[in-house]
Amino acid sequence: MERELFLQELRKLDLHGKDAKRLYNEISSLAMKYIQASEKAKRCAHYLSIEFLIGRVFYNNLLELGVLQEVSEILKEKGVDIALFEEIEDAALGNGGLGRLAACYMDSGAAVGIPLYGYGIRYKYGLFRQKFEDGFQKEVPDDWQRFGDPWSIRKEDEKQIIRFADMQVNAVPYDMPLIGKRVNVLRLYQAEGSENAEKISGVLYPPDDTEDGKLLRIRQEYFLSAAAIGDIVRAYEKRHGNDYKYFAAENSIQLNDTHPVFAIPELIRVLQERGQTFRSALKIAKQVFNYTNHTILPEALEHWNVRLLKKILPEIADILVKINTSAKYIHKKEGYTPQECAAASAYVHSRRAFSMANTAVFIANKINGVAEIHSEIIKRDLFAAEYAHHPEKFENVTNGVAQRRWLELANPELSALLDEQIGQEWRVHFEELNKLNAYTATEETLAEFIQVKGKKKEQLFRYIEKAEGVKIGGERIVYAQVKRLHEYKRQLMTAFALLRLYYDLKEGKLKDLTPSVFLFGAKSAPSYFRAKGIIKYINEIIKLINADTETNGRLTGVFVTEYNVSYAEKIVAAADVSLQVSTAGLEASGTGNMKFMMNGAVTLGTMDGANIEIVEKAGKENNYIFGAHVDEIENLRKGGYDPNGFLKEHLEWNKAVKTLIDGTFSDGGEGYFRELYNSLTIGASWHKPDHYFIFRDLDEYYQTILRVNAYYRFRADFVAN
Ligand code: 26Q
Repeated sequence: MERELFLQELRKLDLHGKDAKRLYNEISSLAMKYIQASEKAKRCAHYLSIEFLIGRVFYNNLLELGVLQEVSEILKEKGVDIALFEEIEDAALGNGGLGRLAACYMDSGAAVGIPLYGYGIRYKYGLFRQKFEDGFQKEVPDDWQRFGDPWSIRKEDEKQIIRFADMQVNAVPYDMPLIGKRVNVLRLYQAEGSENAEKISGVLYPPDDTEDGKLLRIRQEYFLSAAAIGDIVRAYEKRHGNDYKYFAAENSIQLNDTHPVFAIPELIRVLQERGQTFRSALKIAKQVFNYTNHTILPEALEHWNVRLLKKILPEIADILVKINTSAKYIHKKEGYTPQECAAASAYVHSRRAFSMANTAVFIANKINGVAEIHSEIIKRDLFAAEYAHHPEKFENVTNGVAQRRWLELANPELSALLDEQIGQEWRVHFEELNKLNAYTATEETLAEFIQVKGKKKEQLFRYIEKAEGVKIGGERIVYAQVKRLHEYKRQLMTAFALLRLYYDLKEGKLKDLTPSVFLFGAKSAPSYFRAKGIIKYINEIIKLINADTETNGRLTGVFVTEYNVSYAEKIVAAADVSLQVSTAGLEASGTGNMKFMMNGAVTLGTMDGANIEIVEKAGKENNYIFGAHVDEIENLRKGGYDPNGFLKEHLEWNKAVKTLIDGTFSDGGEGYFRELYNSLTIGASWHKPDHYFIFRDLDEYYQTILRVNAYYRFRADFVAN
């Protein structure tokens, strides 16, 4: 990029009387003039994902262009604070870890110079914006494009037609540059052509409790898959015409979970259309695709009903049937037992549906879990049959995060300290951080780190006061649990622990608690009743605690509204203690844990997901690990777990848990709290009571919170870790 030219033009820009939106668009467009995508390499990797949670791009792009500092100074001279652009909302085209991982991969590909191309959907509305009304989550549509979208270029001439049995849809690409050593492209497709067509790129995860809802989801997944395949094949044919023998050597396609798995039958369909046989098309597919699994929760494993598929995608349904036949044949030939054949089957008779995960596993060249423990679990349980016969297909690829966004951008103060200590290379080679080991002993460095932490906390507290109206005074230890709201992540367990802290404080049992603040941030899926109940319950607890003048100098709770990437940047930089408390075996990896860690927080968590690797690297003795390990959880699942016995034996916990039903808190008569209580004590749906083993870990959790709290008093020692 011609950096100087851009800066020169920026200096000439007249900012007078222009609001944030206008300036945002003008400055971004100016930068875009100087950004040019790198030439497409012959060998490319393609990342297909239903989510890309890119967050706010303005600061990140200027940072990657290497002009953030200068732009900030030029604006300042003109009387504009660059923080003005915090008004511009995040592009929340994703929901959580899976989508943010996709964004971090794209960022890193560009940063290290790998030709990596992202394919996704340009949703008109991103993940809903969250409001609280009387502590209840309310969803508001997220019209993120109302600020304009100056970082994307509509590529009219590269649009494609996507065909369903009952409709045709235009897929129009919008290209977003990913800036680094290379400039890669994130290509997001918008559906156009009719009102019904537009619905396909309307919202992320439309509700699928009706047949129409399911059909819309299938349309979305196929739309993304077909547009990406069309694009990849077209680019290939420009070089090689209809000779597909180099296709697999030059292209790899990463399936981010099963949502883009229709790309498999679609590639086969397209190759057949070009004259290839099913056999040769299948062979190519088997070399091209790789599949990442992100969850073992049964309810999140996609199955698509064959009748529905036949209705709108008959050819694709036929190809899936053929893939299944081929899988069956090969499995038999390779000596899979009948049980193994059934477990690995792409088609599940009892459901009259295709297992998208099994289809992906059969085709994929490589299959990966996202942390060591998770990769072991999928080999042992979910995909045991395939693993028994094809161990070479399985790999672990522990997740990572982009240190440029999560450290350099989120925490310039700490970045400056790092630069001073170990130089600047850590931006691309994160292992450079190992050099810090040599410094941990110097008191000066630690003192500087403590100072940075203090500053980040101050900034966060100021922001929270403005955004949430909660004042947090004085020196505080900051505990944070910020992530999607889900029962397995056990925000409810933190709620019980927080309530117990409050009761113990009130009763004078906690004489020397270091003043603490508990931060929660989470969105619940709109139709997830229990998750919504948990949000309301936490908000009720917080209301009680914050109103108590006797204790609120020592204990405060905040449930931040509208938790998103930008909020996360502020929170990870400020937190002291990262709460990662999922039931062992259920958090595939977690990535928030890494973001906190690189900003110098300790992990208070269970032996789950990437926590395990984090504490291995950072020292178990320096972190705060508690709770049942995965083998114990598995044994408890087999029998003998007695949550009601726990409540009988532990009256202090019984008191806390009973607040769900004893009238301490109100859920406005909506039945949320009673249902939560029942889920813990009786069980509900197909789940046993306390399905996520909160009562197994609760008391240990509480003791560990107190331990970290007590140890925090020895600040230098605490941070030396
Ligand atoms: C499935 C079926 C039907 C409808 C929706 C879904 C669905 C949607 C989204 C299933 C899963 C998701 C999102 C999953 C997700 O974010 N997983 C997280 O991925 C991270 C990146 O690998 C991991 O770090 C987290 O542990 C994992 O929870």
